[in-house]
Amino acid sequence: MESAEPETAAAFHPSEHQHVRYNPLRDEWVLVSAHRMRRPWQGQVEKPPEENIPRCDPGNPLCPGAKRAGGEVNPEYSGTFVFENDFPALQPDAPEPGPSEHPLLQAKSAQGICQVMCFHPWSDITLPLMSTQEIRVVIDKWAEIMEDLGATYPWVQIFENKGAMMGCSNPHPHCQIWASNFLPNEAQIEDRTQRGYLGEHGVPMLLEYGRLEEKRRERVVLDNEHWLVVVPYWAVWPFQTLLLPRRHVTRLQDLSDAERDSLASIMKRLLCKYDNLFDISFPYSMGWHGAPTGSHLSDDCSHWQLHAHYFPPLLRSATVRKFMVGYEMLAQAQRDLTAEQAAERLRCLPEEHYKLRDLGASSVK
Ligand code: H2U
Ligand code: ZN
Repeated sequence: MESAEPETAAAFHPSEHQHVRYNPLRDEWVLVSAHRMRRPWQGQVEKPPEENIPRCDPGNPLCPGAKRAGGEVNPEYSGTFVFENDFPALQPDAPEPGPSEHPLLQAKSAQGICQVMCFHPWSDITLPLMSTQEIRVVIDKWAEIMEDLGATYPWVQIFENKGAMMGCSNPHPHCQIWASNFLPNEAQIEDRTQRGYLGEHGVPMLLEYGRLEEKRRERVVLDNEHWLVVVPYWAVWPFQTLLLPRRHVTRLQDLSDAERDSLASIMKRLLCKYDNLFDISFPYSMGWHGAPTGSHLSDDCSHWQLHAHYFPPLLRSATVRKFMVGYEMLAQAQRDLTAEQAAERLRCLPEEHYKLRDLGASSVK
């Protein structure tokens, strides 16, 4: 990168001076404008009033016993409940487009399946308020779905949109699963970059990265025996985190019993911290990335390391969100708060959920 030589070279401090950081997983750069953190705040915006969500609402199509848009009635489920999305973005039997007539007008077949997974029968609960045993049930179901749909589909994307700010259309705790007959863009990018890193350095990129962060600790938010949560060095969203297993694991379904238990524990701790940041149910989009499946199950996928991304949109209060617009759309992503500052803020937050603290109750284990 070209830069004009400053007249007097001042010492560089990453928390004070602007710089660009490399994201090796997406092979792209992010502009970190650390000096902007010193500008005066425009005043804290009040947090919105807590939403009053009924625990059971027969009119909510995700509730036990409720009727869905397609006319089907949900069972009186007690743990998790998975159903085929009534408005699927991918269907298994879509006809294939004909051959492309011009390289600038290319289309390929897109087939797949979309499911919705309810985490819990109650609408007024979220993952951080569920017990670790209940979260473990969600993890087991995720692994089972990965295994089932992954038997045929090359990519199975599990993702959770939480909060209206992230486009979530229903307050009932749930995630979605979209399985496709193609590798989506993000999967293709991460496959290429991780393959390249292993070829060049002889170690899986994210295994090495986790070990590096474990040693340096400045971006670590949480860790336990099997997992590590960091604000990645190259984070774009203010409080973005990366959840990594300590062992080399390529797919969610390969996690051991002990790893699943400690995943439930670290997810609960992370999500309580997130909610405690602004004392609200913290919005985010999260999802799992692991080695491709389907016909790739027989390939060497050792360059992959399983991980989950958490992308929360909020910046400095319950209502002030970061928009990826202007420079981000036309040039490249930019952030003000450094990854180290964000990690420090998250690290300092209590792990007892604010709703329990307000009730004076002790933490639910
Ligand atoms: P989101 O809130 O993340 O959009 O997920 C809710 C999903 O539930 C959404 O994809 C599906 C929507 O299509 N849904 C049904 O499949 N049936 C219904 O009766 C309502 C909602
Ligand atoms: Zn990823």
